[in-house]
Parts: sequence; structure tokens; C-alpha cells
Amino acid sequence: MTYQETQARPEMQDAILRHLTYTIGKDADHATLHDWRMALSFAVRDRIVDSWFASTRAAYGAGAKRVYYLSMEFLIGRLLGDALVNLRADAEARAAVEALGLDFDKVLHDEPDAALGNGGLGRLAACFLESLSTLACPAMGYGIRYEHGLFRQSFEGGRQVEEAETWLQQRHPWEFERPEAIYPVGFGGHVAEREGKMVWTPGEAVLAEAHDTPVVGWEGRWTNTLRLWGARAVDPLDLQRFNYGDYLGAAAPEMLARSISRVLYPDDTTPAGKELRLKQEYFFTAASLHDILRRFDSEHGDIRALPDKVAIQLNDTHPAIAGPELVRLLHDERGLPFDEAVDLARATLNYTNHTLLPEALEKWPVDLMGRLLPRHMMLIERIDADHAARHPGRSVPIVAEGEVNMGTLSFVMANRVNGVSALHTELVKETVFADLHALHPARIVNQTNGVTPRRWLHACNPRLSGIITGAIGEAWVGDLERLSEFEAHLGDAGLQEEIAGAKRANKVDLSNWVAAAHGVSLDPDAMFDVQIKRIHEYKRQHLNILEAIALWQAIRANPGAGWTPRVKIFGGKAAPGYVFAKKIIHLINDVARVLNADPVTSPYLKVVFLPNYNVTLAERLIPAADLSEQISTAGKEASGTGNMKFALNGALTVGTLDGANVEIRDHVGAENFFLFGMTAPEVVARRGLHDHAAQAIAADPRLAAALEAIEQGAFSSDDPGRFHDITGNLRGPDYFLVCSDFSDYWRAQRGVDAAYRDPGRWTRMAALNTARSGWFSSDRTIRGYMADIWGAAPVGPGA
Ligand code: 26W
Repeated sequence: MTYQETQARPEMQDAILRHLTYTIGKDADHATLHDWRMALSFAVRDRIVDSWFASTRAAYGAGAKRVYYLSMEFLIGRLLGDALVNLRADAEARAAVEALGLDFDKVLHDEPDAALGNGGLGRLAACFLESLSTLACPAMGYGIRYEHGLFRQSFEGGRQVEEAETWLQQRHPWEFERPEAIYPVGFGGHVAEREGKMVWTPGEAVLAEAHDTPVVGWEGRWTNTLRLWGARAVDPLDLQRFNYGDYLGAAAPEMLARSISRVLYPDDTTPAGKELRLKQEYFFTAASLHDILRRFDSEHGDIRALPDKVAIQLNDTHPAIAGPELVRLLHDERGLPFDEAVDLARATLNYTNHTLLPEALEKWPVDLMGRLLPRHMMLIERIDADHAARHPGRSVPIVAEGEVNMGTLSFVMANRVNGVSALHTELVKETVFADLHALHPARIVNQTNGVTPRRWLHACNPRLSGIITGAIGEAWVGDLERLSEFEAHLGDAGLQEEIAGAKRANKVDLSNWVAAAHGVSLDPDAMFDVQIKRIHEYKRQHLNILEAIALWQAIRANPGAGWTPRVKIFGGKAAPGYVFAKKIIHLINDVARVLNADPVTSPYLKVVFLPNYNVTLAERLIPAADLSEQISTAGKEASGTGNMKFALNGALTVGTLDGANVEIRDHVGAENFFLFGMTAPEVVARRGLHDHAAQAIAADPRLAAALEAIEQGAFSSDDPGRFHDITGNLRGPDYFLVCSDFSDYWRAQRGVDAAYRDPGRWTRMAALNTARSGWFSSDRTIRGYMADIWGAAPVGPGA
């Protein structure tokens, strides 16, 4: 019996009407869809607050160890549906809303996505918070309350166009302002020695104001907090300037301050390297550490107990300044000896690496760091010297060639460092941190990523979820590895029918939505082949479209050869400054235009690029997918998490032995996975060949023909040379080995075609993917962090 069920709660309908009247100030006759959505949100929020208070009290009462997850990104998506599902109130809410004469799905779809992230790293953070609550682990997420999340993407003439995202232009029902939690954060200025102590006097300061969002776990048993910092000026208006009529100058302080939390940087690999980005990183990290120590002091006396009561996780290097900042707070402000401050900080901090791409590892110029954070630069040099002293002749410098290496700093200041898949963690030990691993062989551990089954199966795929619960009960939602019990039922032909029926119904829903939203008709009996993720050369969306061109040419050459109808669906944003990625988007749209208009081939092959890919679009696409494209160059995708969501929803994977694909294939069985391509070591070897691309093209006429078609302007007759930079790259450096993996990719795809032509076999393979993917729950991942890294335990009932 949950906390809520014990309470005589007002009927949902009454609660909605009460909020419409008294919170929104609208009567039912004049209420808009937006008003109803807000009223429903407030009605649901009321129920969460109870669990929230109870969890907060229980955590304080238990004096429990707390986990703090510091991340520049939280790719949350929508919250209303998720809250309803976790409170087990979705059916009740649907009934209440329909009783009020409204369309429940339309009400839910009025909510904008909270797109406070770029991709995998940000979404992982959101899944982790939900699992931390589901496991009743006392935890807080800390991040930035961007006024503008990830840009809105649209296409003009096949090109990506970016617009500012505006989620906060309307009231956000899921946050609570916390004016009492407001801290000054300094920048610049100078450092002086006074009575033997180093004193930093910042040159400027802004205020960090907290906005809290409750994160309710499965069945509403526990609710943690996501605290997002908004920046504002210490004194918002320069009255003198205003009185002189210099209105802009008068507002400048507020504008300047707010620019720190104005917008999310849309880069997900190459750091912008801008001063404002470093200000953002320090702003939220400093405010968070200030808040963490204030809470620690309110519960515990001796700061030396910090590592026993607090575990901090740095989500990549973006909050890496936490190391020097914590040393500054412990040494400069609290007077601990330097070495002790460093050891205490190191025992409290942990760091997760999410990428091996050299260009993604943050390095800040020493002069910029020294100007913006003079005391921290001094402490970084001292930490560097201290580490070198502890490892004479073997140390790895944090500061080198005039840059501060934030990866090395994070490693040196961490108790544990982890990779996000088994392969990635091994590669982290062998490449980017090989020297440091040799110095600290026990520091690197693996925690393979996971996804929350509530949002990514139970909520987004109610048809399949219902079938599973019908067969094995619903315990799987809170304990996903129970999915394995589903396998024993798969011999039942009726059940297989149901599973196939659910997938087809999901595909019909998607086809209807794509037709309504984008005017493209998709045949729900065709194979839905889906690649959705950020656009990047290492993710090889261009390999996928090359195969589409070769398939188109093959169908044209022999239309009657019994081709398996296929729809290739793409989704994904390119960082605005990433020209090559934007070209890939243009190519895919141009190819789609030609192929979809081809009367000979379009019955067998269509290509669609859905704009503005985000969390909500993923929730629409993944349940309707037959084939999941996970085709990155081996050794480049740290883990992937989309791959896990597809497998759970009964899509089969065509993929390389990269990231978590390796573990997915191990769990679902090699016979239920379409493998192709070189392994990570083979990739390194192949790169040794200077003309690897030319050799591959010479050896595969299909590949050659596909490249020629692009070069001759088959898809850009108005500008034949439009994609010569792409074909030039593929014929030349082709660093991500698109050409060398093409033939094997083609082979694998023809195997996919053959399997799809046997619906019984396909459905069985799909169902086995679902049944055997329970391990990829973020609950399992978080249990790993709690045991191996944080030393944290659940609190409350069932602890
Ligand atoms: C500073 C610019 C920047 C911003 C974000 C560089 C790098 C990032 C992220 C680390 C990129 C990212 O999202 N990495 C993805 O993290 C996922 C969660 O662990 C993995 O599943 C993906 O494989 C990895 O690409």
C-alpha cells in the first residue's frame, strides 16, 4: 500500500477542475487545451509532493549517504505522462480527462519537451534520476535551467535550419522556485595572500537561483529532486543609467548575468571552447558544491566525514572544475591542510567518461582559466605538482602546452573513473587514460549504460507492455530482468500473433502520424528501418544512405526480384557548426526526394528524414521500429542507449561490435542480431592501409556505382557538385571506414531482408530481443554505481 493509497485523495476530476479554477483562473467553458494540460499537471503534482516530502524527511531521518549527479545536461523530454505512469494514475487521469470531454492524448501532447541536453549523455542523466528514485536512493541531480534548450530543427530545401527552442515561454508546472537557495558565484578578479592564506577576490559575481523539479520513481514510493540553477544579476537594474535614459545600459547587468543560463551549447562532440561555456560549467558546479556543503553542515559536524556521507558523480568532464573548487572550499575557506583537502575531495568525487573522440575531450587555455578562475588555476597547478610528486617520473600532466586537460584533472581528482560499456572501458584503459591507468590500476571500473523501462517500454509501448504483463505479471516494470520469464511463453503461437499484431498497430499509428504531420505515406507492412541519433561521421548515417542508393540501383536494375519492402527512417540533429554532418542531412533529404518519387522503386524502398528529433519523437518511433541501425565505426560509440531501447521494444539490430552492441548481442544471442563490419582492432589495422577506401571501392561495384550516382548529381540535378566533399572524403581519408565496411553491411542487410520475409522467424527473434534485454535497465546500472562507486544504499520501505 503506497503512501498515496492511504490518503483519501480528492477525485482526479475534482482536482483538475479545482486547479483550472484557482490555479489557472479559468472556467471550464473558456479553458484552452493548454489550460487543461496545466490544470491536470498541477493536480498530478499535488500527489507527487506528498511522496517528495516523505522522501526528504526519510533521507534526513536516516542520515543516509547522498548521491549528487552533476551534469550540464538533462534530456528530460515530457514529464506529465511519465509522472502519471509512475504514480499508477494514468488510467484514472485518462478517465477523468475524457469525462471532462477532452482528448487525453491531445492534452498530453500540449506539453513541450524539456530539451536540456544534446543526446546520449543528457538522456542517460535523465534515466539515471528516475532509477535513483525508483531504487529509493537519496540523490539529487544538479544542472542548469537553460531558458532555451536544444535548438528546434526544420528543413529548408533539404538543409537543416536551427531556431531557438522556447520551452520556458509558457509556465512550467513541474518546477518550484527556491528563492531561499540562492548563492553568489564569482568570476575573474585576483588572488592575494593574507596572513598565510590565499584569498580570492572575484572581479564580478552573479547569483545562482535554484529551481527544483521532483523526480518520482516507479509506484511513487520515493521522490528525489532535480535542482537546476538559473543565473541572475546581483543588482538587476542600473538605476543611474536608467535615469539618464540609457535603458539598454541599465538592463545590461541583468542581461549579462542571465546569458550564463540562457542557452544550451548544441555541440555534442567538439567543445565550443567559448568563455561563456566555461562560465556555465563553473557557475552550476560552484552553486551545487555550495549547496551540497550547506546541506552536509546542516546534518553532520565534521567535514572529514564528507566522503562517508556524500558521493558526487561528474557526468563527463563538463563539471571537472569541481575538483579545484572543492579543494578551494576545504582548504581556502575551511582551513584544511592542502593535502588533506585534496584527499577528501578525491574520496568524494567520481568521473564518468562518455567518449574517446579526441576532439571531444575538453582542454581550456591556461590564460583563459587563469583570468576567469585565477585561484582555481593556482590550485590546478598545485594539484598537478602534488600528483607528479606522488608519482616521480611517471606522472601525466594536467597542464601541458598551455592548456588545462580536463580529462586528466577529472581522473586525478576522482575516487573512481568509469566507462559506459565493457568495450569502451577497456578502450579507455588502453588509449585515452592508458598512462593514468598504469599509475592507478584499480581506479577505472565499468558501468554499462542502461535505460529506464518505465518511459522506454511500459509508457511508450502500452501494447507490448500489456502483452508482457498478461504473460508474466507486471513485476518486470520495477525489476526488468524478470523479462526473461517471458521467453518461456514464446512457444505459444497465439502470443506470437499478439506480439506481431502489437508491432503492426504501432507502425500504423506511426504511419498515420507521419502522414498527418509530414504528408508522407508509409506502408505499415514494409520493414521500418530506423536510424535516430545525433548526426556524426562516426555514427555513419552516410553509410546507411549509401546502402539505400545501392539498393535503389539494384531494384531499378531488377524490379521483379522479390524485394523486401523497406522504409528507411532517419532522425537527428547536427551541431550547427558541423558542416560535414549538415551535408549528410542534405544528402539524405535529396536522396529521399528522388527515391520516393520513383514509381519503379518506391513500392519497395522509401526514405524519410523526420525533422526535430527529440525524446518525444523517439517515444513515437521506437515502438514502431523493426530494424535498429547501430552502425558506428567500431571503437567510436562509447555505449549507445538507443540500441537498448530498440531491443527492449522488439526491434532487431543491424550493427557493429561497438559500444554496448557487444553486450546486447551477448544477451540476445548472436542468432538474433545482424552483425557486420570490422572490430575495433581491425579498424585500427585497416587505417594503416593508406588507400583502404580506394581498395574497397575497387572491390565492390555496388559501392562504386552508388558513389558515382552522387557525384553525377543524380540526387542534386540542380547542383551536381553539391556532395563532392562527401564523396571526396569517402574516396580519400574516409577516416570512419565507410567504404571498407560497405560490402559487409550490404551482406548483412540482405540477410535482414531474408529474415523479414519469414514473419514467424522475425517475430520470434524480436520477442527474444525483448525477453533477453532486461539487463539493460538503468536500475541495474544504478545498482552498480551504488555498490561499486558510491557506497550508497536505498532508504525507506524495502530498503
Ligand atoms: C563539450 C562538448 C561535448 C558535449 C557532450 C562533448 C561530449 C559530449 C558527450 C560526452 C557526448 C555524448 O553524449 N556521448 C554519448 O554518451 C552516451 C551516454 O553514455 C553514450 O551512450 C554514447 O555512446 C556517447 O556518444
